[in-house]
Amino acid sequence: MTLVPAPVAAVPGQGVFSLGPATTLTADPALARAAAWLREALTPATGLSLPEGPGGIEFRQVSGLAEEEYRLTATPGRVLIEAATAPGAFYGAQTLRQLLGPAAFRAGRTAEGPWRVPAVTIEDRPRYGWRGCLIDVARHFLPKHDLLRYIDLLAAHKLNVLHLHLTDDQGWRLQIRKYPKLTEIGAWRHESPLGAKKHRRWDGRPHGGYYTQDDIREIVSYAADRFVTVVPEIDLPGHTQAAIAAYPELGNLDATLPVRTEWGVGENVLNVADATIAFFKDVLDEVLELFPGPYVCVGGDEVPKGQWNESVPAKERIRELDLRDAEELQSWFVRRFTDYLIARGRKPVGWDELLAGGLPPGLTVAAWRGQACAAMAARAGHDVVVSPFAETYLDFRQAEGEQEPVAIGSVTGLRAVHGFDPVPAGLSAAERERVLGAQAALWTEHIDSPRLLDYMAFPRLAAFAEAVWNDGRDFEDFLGRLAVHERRLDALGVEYRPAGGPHPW
Ligand code: TNX
Repeated sequence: MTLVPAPVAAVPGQGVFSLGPATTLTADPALARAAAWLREALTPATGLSLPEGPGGIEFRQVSGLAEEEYRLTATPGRVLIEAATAPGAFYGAQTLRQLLGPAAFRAGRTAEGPWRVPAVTIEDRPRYGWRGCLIDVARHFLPKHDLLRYIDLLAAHKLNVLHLHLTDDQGWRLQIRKYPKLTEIGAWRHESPLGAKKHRRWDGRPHGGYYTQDDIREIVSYAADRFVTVVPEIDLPGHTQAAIAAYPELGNLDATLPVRTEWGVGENVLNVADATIAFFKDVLDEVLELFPGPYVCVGGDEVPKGQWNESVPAKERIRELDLRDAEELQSWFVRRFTDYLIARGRKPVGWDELLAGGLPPGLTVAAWRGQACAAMAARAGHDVVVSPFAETYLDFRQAEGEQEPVAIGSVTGLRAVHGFDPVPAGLSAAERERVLGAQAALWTEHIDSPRLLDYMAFPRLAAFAEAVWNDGRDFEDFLGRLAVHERRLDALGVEYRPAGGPHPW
């Protein structure tokens, strides 16, 4: 078996099932979306229309399987995919496409068939419910078309959360009807005074783009059809220079700021005025209309404290609320929004820096600074999504070497990603339950094109998918399957980093 991620169990049978013009497809009503996806995915490559009817590929709803679990039984006579829910059936459909071979991944016909599935019984289910990937569309905008393609790629690897980092110092990428300047001004950065060229510490080149609200509705519904939940992030109160550039009254200075052109943590931060809190509640109102999923991330990472330490209103807040310091002020500020989300039936997510000034109640913690932070959050009784930078940040280089593209951080090789264990050491059974899963991160300071995104994401995202889907820790076995998986990625047109080293850029 060459499946990626590897299934929990696969027992080969005798013979093959062949798909041809007469092969039918049918599904129990609850599983119809998975069957519709399969038909849509296979027809362009195979030319087969897979007419409705029993006796060919069948999706059957059964009880007794877990939420995302499926059982696939291929015999010479038929392919049966059993699941309790549509997501389970969808993962069965994804597995079936992998069994058909790399040509099944193409968007047009290159082969006449026959399209064969080896007889097999597969039992499969994920280890974690949160199998995510963060894409930073703020530092470099990812056009809608390319984001939709990534949703397909996530789903092909049985990942189910897209954490969309929509706002940062260097760009605001979401249309907000009430505050049009967020995108009119905040979505565009101009040439840097340091020069219009790509550099390790800044991007001097003009850059911009944003999603309209219709774009977002389209993205969210495309993702939902593939059982991917989009978690929007509006990063507060740091990483907000683009918003302050659009509405200077949100900041602490009298000056008008540009959208930031340098990378790294800037000194600008939102002020703590009631009007600023009201502004971002308005923003969240529109976010909630657009993103129906349970989770909304309000950031809380890397908040610079200098301006607050100097600002009279911030010092007044600290005194009036009887807070210890600016760390507690940060947690107080973020809590204005986490409480707001909880009151509207949503689940707030925030970065682990919020540990310093106290985690807002009900916060799901996105732990990026290492498993010790994740463990602290779990021990404090919070749900945690782990994303330790050393193992899951795919913006880090894949290898040493002059030819690797400029990147953030150190080296995170394929083996490290594959061997990553989402559960921090030393947790009790109850604390382990708090670990919802993990997410990889594609921060894009240096990832300025979809081609480079492919290069940084793959094959590491396939290794990550395996780490979060199953317990398999056999890297050599993964490498063997990866050789076949790369043919699938080739068929999809994914420009992954080849095992032998970088492409000659
Ligand atoms: C830290 S992880 C950040 C991002 C950067 C990233 C680069 C986190 C919450 N903040 O703003 O893009 O490092 O790897």
